[in-house]
Amino acid sequence: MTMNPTWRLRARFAQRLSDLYGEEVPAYNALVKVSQAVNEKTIAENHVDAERFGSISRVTAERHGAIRVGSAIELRQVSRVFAALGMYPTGYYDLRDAKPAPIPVVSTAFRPLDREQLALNPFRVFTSLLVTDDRRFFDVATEQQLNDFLARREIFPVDLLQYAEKAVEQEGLGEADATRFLDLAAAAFALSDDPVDFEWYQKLNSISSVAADIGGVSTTHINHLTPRVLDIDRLYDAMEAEGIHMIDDIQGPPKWDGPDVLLRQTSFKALAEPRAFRGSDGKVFEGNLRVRFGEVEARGLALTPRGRDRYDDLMARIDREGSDDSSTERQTYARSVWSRAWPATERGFLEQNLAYFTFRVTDKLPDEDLGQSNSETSVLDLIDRGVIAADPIVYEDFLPRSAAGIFSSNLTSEGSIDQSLGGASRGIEWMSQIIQVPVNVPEVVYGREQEESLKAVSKQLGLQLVLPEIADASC
Ligand code: OOG
Ligand code: NI
Repeated sequence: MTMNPTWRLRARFAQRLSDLYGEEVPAYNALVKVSQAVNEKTIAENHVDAERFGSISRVTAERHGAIRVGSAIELRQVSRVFAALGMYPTGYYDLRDAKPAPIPVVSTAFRPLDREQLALNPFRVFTSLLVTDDRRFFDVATEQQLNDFLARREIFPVDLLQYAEKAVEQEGLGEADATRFLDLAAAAFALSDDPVDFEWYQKLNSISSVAADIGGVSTTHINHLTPRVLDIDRLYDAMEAEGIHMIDDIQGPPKWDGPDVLLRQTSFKALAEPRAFRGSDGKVFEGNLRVRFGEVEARGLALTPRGRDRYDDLMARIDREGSDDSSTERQTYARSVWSRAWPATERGFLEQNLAYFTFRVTDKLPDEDLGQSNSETSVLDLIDRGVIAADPIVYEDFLPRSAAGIFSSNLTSEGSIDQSLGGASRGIEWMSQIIQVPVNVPEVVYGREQEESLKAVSKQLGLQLVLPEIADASC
């Protein structure tokens, strides 16, 4: 019996979704085609540096998807499906106070954690849970109606969950089981043709389009599938040239000449797709809904908490002080603030403890003593002498501000919320309890990887290597 190890199930699942999405959302195929052309061009022009944040083979296969669920039980169930694919909850994002528009969800992303697993296939899924008891969005009666509606549906069938448990236990599935499991899993993520209750959908839509998309229909669905590009500015222009209109901005850090950090994303709006509705008289009629859109992303350095604080401060400042009238003015302002705030090189990011790196011994033989095994040796010093090389750790997670921007660009109604009412309390611990496994903190994952690599290199060279010390006052 051929065994499909966990990573192969993940790769096959990502491919299934990509095929499904491409069939149903043709603009996605255009996005993938343009992304690949951009990646090839970028590598041809600048082949050493272009692959610094990911090999072309990984980046070509790389996708993230997004789904939205309605209840704690649904979140727990989908987390078992993801566990079967070697994807674990990482990062906690609360979008309820987000700008430009509050969204009634809290989210995490399911993704592989280890470097080797990410290299085999980096598929991840941004997963949002509706907060039905947040009074700013839903009054008591609506909450009750929502909870009743959600309790009646079953979006992850029992046999799917059984295959998932088997896959977790065996760390993979034999071919017959794998096929069945992937069929069921892909079906659970596909858009359903069940008629949508028109009145109920409209009621929720007037509060929040996202609430309607989650609690107004009988299933969940992948709402976008995002390829990765090596040069997102070039992609943006190429898509416009293909006649596919992108949203005004690239979300996240501005374009600049220094190292890319975190995540930059842009999207095209959801297209109207025909959908069956059921009216209050029970009759089915055809209408349309805009629920599936396209997005693309570029990834850069994973920032340390110190780097992340700086990023958050800068973005808040750009939001506050950048132009509201013109996207070009806002971008120019962002770029000038940005360039003054960061070092221009990766070395600078390492020196100031702003980003995470792994280390390796080069083949350059040292011409003199490296240091004493019983005293500390600066890793930076050995990098400067060419004995050690530092490779950036790429950011594998998401950004709440950008996520909110992506959500908002696809809202079909303004929505209504009452800020004077209390929000329901949520947090990473709460989410860990719901999922029944701890939600990983991205910085802990990156920090561990950096530390392990420093230890390995220290051992190899017989030295005690240390990272640059940062005095707190210089923050
Ligand atoms: C998720 C939006 C967030 C991203 O890449 O930041 C996201 C959604 O629309 O459900 O996917
Ligand atoms: Ni996305």
